[in-house]
Amino acid sequence: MYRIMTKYLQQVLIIWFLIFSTSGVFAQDKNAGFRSTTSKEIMDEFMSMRFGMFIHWGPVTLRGTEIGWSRGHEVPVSDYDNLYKEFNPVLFNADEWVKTAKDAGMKYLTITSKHHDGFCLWPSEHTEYDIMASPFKKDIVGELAKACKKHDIKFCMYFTILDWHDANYPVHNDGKAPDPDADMSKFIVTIKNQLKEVITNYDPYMLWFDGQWESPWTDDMGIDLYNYLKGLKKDLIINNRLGKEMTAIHSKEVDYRKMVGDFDTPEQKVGNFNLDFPWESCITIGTQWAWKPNDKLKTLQECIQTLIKTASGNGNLLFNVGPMMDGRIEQRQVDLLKQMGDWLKVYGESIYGTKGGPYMPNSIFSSTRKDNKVFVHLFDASIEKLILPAFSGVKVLKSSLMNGKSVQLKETDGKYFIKLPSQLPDSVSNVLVLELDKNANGIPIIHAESK
Ligand code: H79
Repeated sequence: MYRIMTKYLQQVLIIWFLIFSTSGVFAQDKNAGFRSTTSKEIMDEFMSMRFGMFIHWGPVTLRGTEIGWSRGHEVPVSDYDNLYKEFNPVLFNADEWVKTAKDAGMKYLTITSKHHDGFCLWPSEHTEYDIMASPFKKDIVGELAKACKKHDIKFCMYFTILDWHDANYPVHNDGKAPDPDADMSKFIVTIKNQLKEVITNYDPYMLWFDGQWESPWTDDMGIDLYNYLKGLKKDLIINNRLGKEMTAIHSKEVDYRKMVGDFDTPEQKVGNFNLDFPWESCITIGTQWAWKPNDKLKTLQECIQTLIKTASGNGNLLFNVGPMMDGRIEQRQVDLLKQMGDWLKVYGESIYGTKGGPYMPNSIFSSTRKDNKVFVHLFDASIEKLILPAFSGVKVLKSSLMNGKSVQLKETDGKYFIKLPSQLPDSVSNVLVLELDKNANGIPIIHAESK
């Protein structure tokens, strides 16, 4: 009897242990799914920065085709895989890149340390396919990390899961079924070693994963890797591309409880308004992630209004440039970014550290808010009259354009009637400031018609 009881107790203990050890910190509530363990304070700091630089770079710039999908298409595999032997960007200057980001008003920088081709821009002890195998032989990632520190820019690293080079990763970008000779567990050991190496050597503020959508990778592997990385650096911020659930290029509604990571990553589009879950849109300055000769760039207005629309939805913008094969960022891109920075010098208060809303963005205006101010962003400089739904229980003490000129505002029947100058002062994008008698964060979301 005693033996049976002990056995029974043992079983209960084992079951109890299995339930609680596998659910770990993530499943306080079983239906809540994965839980990010990054503190709200850290995420608030990240989201307050609003604007960062994405850099896509690697040997593929020698061909000027896309880094993510030209191998085996525009560029034959045998050519693509030998490009690293010619990669010698002698004009690379980390300080200049970081200064370009700083002058643009960007607060953080994310470099493609390893893209899908598997080529590592830092000297890695865990692969031969890295910058030391190129004629350049300089630690690009290390130099950028150093320059970022020097210029007070947060240093972040992109690292894709899928890998066209490592034989242990089962999908080889050849359209064939997963390779039975590959070994996913060995591959995971390699990427864990590499990630430990970069966290130790470069201390990134944030890691930006990608390429997790292929079949060999699972959400459980993502959760395991998230835990592993947070074990190495508690405050590390990690994007949501460690798990399958993400907005990316889709328009579908995402289930935040299923996400693995700290923030969502809409790709090539402004994310949906969301005050609850952090997100960052990644968008290219031209049409390609990696450098493309004579690429069509966005206009200055498109660049700035993309940033405004992102902040108005309560998200960050990771704005991408692709430096050239010689190591420089194209001058016209540097100039465009500098003009964004010039606009931000005047209007930065309406972007950095703000929250989205209370007006939901539409095609004519959007809004951001901070303390007792609401910033109404006007997309068209020729707009003369603006009618906005009034905030209930809140008084507007002052209304003015951000260049200082006051603007007439009358409140009637729950609406603000605002008379603007016949030509707004800024040729790119204007900001109307409403100063309130209360903190603007308490105002509920308002769906305003675009008229
Ligand atoms: O690094 C840049 C691109 O090179 C990389 N992501 C950005 C940040 C990228 N690689 N591939 N793609 C983007 C295209 C991916 C398309 C996807 Fe899907 C849509 C992946 C998941 C949703 C295709 C369709 C694969 C699964 C469904």
